This record gives sequence, C-alpha cells and structure tokens, in this order.
Amino acid sequence: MQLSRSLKNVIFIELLLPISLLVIGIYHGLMQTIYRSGAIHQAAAVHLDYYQGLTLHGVINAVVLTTFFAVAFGHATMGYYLKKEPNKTVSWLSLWLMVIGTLLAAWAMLSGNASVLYTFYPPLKAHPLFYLGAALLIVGSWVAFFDWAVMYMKWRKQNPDKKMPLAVLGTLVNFTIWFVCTLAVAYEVLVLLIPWSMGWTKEINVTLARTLFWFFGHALVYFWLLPAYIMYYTILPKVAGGKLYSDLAGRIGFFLFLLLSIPVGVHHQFSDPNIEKGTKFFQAFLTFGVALPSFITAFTIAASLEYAGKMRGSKGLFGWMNKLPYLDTKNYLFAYMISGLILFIFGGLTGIVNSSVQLNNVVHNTAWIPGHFHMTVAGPVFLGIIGMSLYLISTLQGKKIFLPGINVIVPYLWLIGVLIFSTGLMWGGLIGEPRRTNLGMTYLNPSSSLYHPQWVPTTLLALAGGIIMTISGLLYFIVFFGTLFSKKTEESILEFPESESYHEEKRVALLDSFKPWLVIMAIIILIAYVPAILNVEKNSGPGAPTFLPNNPTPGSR
Ligand code: HAS
Repeated sequence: MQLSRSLKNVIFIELLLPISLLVIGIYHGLMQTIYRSGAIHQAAAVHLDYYQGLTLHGVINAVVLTTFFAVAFGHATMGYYLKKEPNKTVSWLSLWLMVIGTLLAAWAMLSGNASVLYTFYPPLKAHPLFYLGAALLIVGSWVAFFDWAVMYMKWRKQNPDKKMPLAVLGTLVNFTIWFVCTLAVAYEVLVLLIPWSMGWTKEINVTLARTLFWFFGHALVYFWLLPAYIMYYTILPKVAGGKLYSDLAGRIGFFLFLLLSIPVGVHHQFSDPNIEKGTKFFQAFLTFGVALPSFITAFTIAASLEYAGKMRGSKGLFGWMNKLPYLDTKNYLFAYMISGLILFIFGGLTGIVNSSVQLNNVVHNTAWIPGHFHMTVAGPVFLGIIGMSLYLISTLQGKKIFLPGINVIVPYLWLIGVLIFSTGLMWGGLIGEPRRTNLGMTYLNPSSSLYHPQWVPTTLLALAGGIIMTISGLLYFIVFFGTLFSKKTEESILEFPESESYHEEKRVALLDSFKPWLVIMAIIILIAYVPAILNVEKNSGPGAPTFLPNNPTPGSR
C-alpha cells in the first residue's frame, strides 16, 4: 500500500523520537545495574542522581517508547487493513500533543524536578509540568484512537458482512482498554497531583492516589503487550513459514483482555493496609483470569509454529523447533518475535507467582519484581517494538537493512542478557534484596554497617546481564541508524506479512462486535472497583506531607 507523505512523516517521527530517546533510557538501565552492584558508592554519576536516572529509565522506556509506538503501529495497521488512511489533521494533532507532553516531562526530569519514578506515587512530589506533560502524552494518543474508531465505523457500514480484520480488532481493543484506564490516572493527575504540586492543597490522600494509579497501571501493561500480540497472531505464523492455527482463538483472547485487563490493579496493592482482604482476594482471582488469554495465545502460537516447522520438513514431536528460521536475515522479524515469546514464558509464570496474595508477601517490593517485569516489558514488548520499528522505517523509507547479519543476532543477545539479568534480580529478591534502592550506598558498600555480602553474587549476575543487554542495544542502534541514513534503494511502501488461517472458521457475530463486551467490561470493573474505592474512603488516614526521594523525612517544596 502506498502511503501519503504526510502519514509517512507522522509514523516516521513517532518511531524516530522515542528510539532516539532510548539511548538515554538504555544508558540509565546500565547505570542502575552498576549502582546496585556496589561498583560505585555515590548518589549520582555524570550529574544525574540515582532516582533521576531511574525515573528517566522507566518513563522513557516504559511510557514514552510504548505510547508513541502503539500510536505509530496503530496508524499503520488501521490504514493497511481498512485500506484507508487516518485523518491527516487529526494524526498531526495527536503527534504534536504527544511531542509537547514528552518535552515538558523531559525538562522536568532532566532538571531534577521530577525524580518520582514512573509510578509517580505521592508523597513524592514532581514539578506540575511533569504531570501536565504526562497528561498531554495520553490525550495525544486518545486523539488518534478517536479517529480510528470513526474509520472503523465507516468501514463497518460499507462492509457489513466482512469479518473485522484481527489486527484492527486487536488495535481497537487495546486503545479501548487504554482510554478507560487512563480516565483514572487523568483524575489522579488533574484533581489530586497538580493542585498539590502547585501548592493549592497542602496534603494528599496517598491510598486514593495509589488506587487510581493502579486502576491504570496494570491495564497499562496490557496496552504495552497487545501490539506484540497483534504481531504474534497476524505476522509471526507467516514469517515462520506457516499459518495461524486459529483466528477465533485470537479474537477470544483480545476480548478477554478487554474484560479483565483493568479490574486487577489491586494486585499491586496487596501490601496496602487500607484495602480490605475481600477486595484483594477477588482481584487476585480476576488476575488468574487475565492470564487465560495469554495461555490461549501460548497454545495457539505454539501450534502455528509447529505447523510452520512441519511445512519446513520437521519430524517427530518436537522436531519443529529445530526447523524454524531463527537466523534468516531476510525474515528477521521472526528472530525478534521468538526471542520475546521465549522470555514471556518466564515473565508470565513469575507474574502468576506475584498474583497469589500469599506468595506476593514474599516478593513484593523486592528485586524479584523488576526480575518479572524485564521478562515481560523488556521481553515481548520491547523486542516487538524495536523489531517492528526497524521494519517500518526500512519499508516506509525504501531502505535495505544495514548489517543484516548483526540485526538478526540482536534479539538473541538481548534474550540472553535479560535471562541472566532477571535471574540475578529474582534470586536476589528471594533473599530479601530490595527494588528501587541504590545498594552501592549502603548494603553493597563493604565499609557500611549495613553491608549485605549475600547480595554480591546476585547483583553481579544482574550487572553481567545488564552489560550484555547494553551491547545488544548498541548493536541495534548501529543497525537502526545505519538503515535510516543509508541510500533509498527500493520503492517505499507499507506492507505487512499477512498470516493466513489454518482452518476456515465461520464468522461468529459475538466475536465481531464490541457492544456486548463493553457492557460486561463495565460490570466487572464496577464489581471489582466499587469495594476498593469504598475501602479507600473508609480506611484512609490523614493526608500525607511531601517526601523527597533522597531524604526519608517529610519536607516541602
Ligand atoms: Fe506483571 C508487577 C502479575 C503480565 C509488567 N508487572 C508488574 C510490574 C510490571 C509488570 C512493570 O499479581 C511492576 C509494577 C511496579 O513498578 O510496581 N503480570 C502479572 C500477571 C501477568 C503479568 C498475572 N506484567 C505482565 C506483563 C507485563 C507486566 C505482560 C508487561 C508487559 N505483575 C503481576 C503482579 C504484579 C506485577 C501481581 C505486582 C507485584 C508486586 O507485588 O508489586 C499475566 O498477564 C501473565 C500471563 C502470561 C503467561 C505466559 C504465556 C506465554 C506465552 C509464550 C509462549 C511461547 C511460545 C514459544 C509459543 C501465562 C504467550 C514456543 C517456541 C519455542 C521455540 C520455545
């Protein structure tokens, strides 16, 4: 499909800006492992302190990169499958809002006025422009979504008998989840945080803010994940050399995410005393439920890959695994996706450990948690994003991949790095190593009375993994920018490898319509969140004063 210059430019900026910022994001990831390993015993390096670096790392990698990519990929999939481009003015408006928001938040973080980590929990307080920047980034992404919804409704009118393309279903489900969950964080930012940060209110209700944040925060992780799932269902079977085992399974999976992504946020608050046991157990139960669409995906994609292996001549029960195109430089998307899937086996299983109220007591706020989430957000999500960004840049610009042999190795190196890194973190977590702590200042400083030598091997393992991840990241930048700055040699088009279905499945009306699912979604959210908000109302103590990240005593700005 030929795209207009305008849409090409929008997608180009939406990919290039966050990938360029990723240089800072990856640098601060490496710095985290260095601080934590005890290699340095100071609060800051290169004029940026530990919490400032951790905030930049989380916000750039987990919020800015993922949101820009979801919108760019959404423009591409909606345009490609509905055969119509998104509205020009609306897509530029969306882009500008997101860029201005990112610049405001970046200024606040780089100037040291927003070292509040990506969760911005009060009573840590940031400059109002940080909150405003985050809000603009979100509103910008909504604007693009509203336009896609209109595009879809027009398409539906013109094509009443056609199945909704799976990638369109996935994109609309994803942004519906995003729109609903961000309403809570918008309330938190506009009603609680900005007035408090401006000094108009003196104290803040910490539990209410945390509950609103996590209403958004867990759905956020599926907003990160679903673009990768769209790739797994609609692209991976094709690049593996096979077919999608079941398109219906994909539809069921996406709709289950619509129902269950939001009403599980309290599983991040199992240790919050203000939320009562019944609410916690109910949301723990729903959390086991939200693993179901991922199990469905695991079996459907494994069956699709098995079929691909058999088409390539494999024999025996597991022979298909040896026949897949792991190192095919032309089919490099396969390497990025399979590496993400392998990581997600472990990322998913550790998530299920977290979701049990009892086991969560052992791992909450320990290094186990970043161990879990680097095998999810730095696994299928990150690898899907960087692989697809490279693919879109090269096809939309008509440029050949620079150093294709290196490109295909990048995801495997990243996979090895993350496995080592996360093993170090999870092992450390199980023996009490805390997360979000500059261990080199105390626990891993031999001259401190708090020295904990048992965390030396675990943090060194994480450091080794971090170094491998950084090398992989550097190689990716060489390939990405090398491709970007190379000469145009091919026609510039938008084309996705499209997986065919293995079975000819009938159209099921229920799986082709949003209305019933939206109603059930609203009911489950109400059942899960009305008790949580009532608990907060009943059990919140007096408002909290401000805390600064590097000082455990209350202060004010
Ligand atoms: Fe999580 C904390 C529970 C999924 C991210 N999670 C976090 C945090 C982040 C995060 C960032 O219940 C920390 C937040 C913070 O800063 O405090 N998580 C879960 C559960 C799932 C889950 C049950 N998480 C994710 C995903 C994330 C993510 C996805 C990012 C994208 N998580 C929790 C809980 C906490 C938590 C608690 C709070 C902990 C605390 O105390 O603070 C599930 O969705 C996971 C289901 C996944 C599966 C795996 C399916 C496997 C697949 C691969 C198949 C492989 C194939 C290849 C086919 C069941 C699909 C085969 C081929 C070969 C050749 C081998």
